[in-house]
Amino acid sequence: MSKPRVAVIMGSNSDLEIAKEAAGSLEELGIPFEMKIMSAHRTPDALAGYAKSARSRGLQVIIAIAGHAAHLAGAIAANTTLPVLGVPVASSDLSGLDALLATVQMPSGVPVATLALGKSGAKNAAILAAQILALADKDIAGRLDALKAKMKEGVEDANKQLGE
Ligand code: RP5
Repeated sequence: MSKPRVAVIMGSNSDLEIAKEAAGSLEELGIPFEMKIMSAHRTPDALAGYAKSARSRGLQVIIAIAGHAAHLAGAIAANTTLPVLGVPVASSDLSGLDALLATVQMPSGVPVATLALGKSGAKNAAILAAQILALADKDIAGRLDALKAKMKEGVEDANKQLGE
């Protein structure tokens, strides 16, 4: 089993369906990852310890998926210099606007690269993580090229079906 290069962290097990979207894309791209539930509010000490030791354990990118007052990505970014990709989740009565703003509006000096809400954001976080790793990994770059070609073929096939 290869050592995880990407972490998929979710704030609660209620975020699992969204996290599975990131996990599926990482699997497709052949990127070893680990998935964990940790909370900025419910397990703050464990989360800080995890983020502080992430680089020395071989992780290269952290994906943080959370809803409500989503401080997960920011709390991780406060404790590591690894790239942190935030995915807000629409799990509250505010339909995710709260999570989106809490994730994207980081103060100067502590960036979180914020993706779209929900499943599309989680999938894109996985692809963006792969693109970051592909800067120094030709195999992953090749798999990303193949993914782009597959998406292009999908649109071409859909157009052919429209013409039939
Ligand atoms: C956040 O609060 C989690 O990321 C989740 O999206 C939301 C609700 O959590 P639960 O109350 O369902 O555990 O921390």
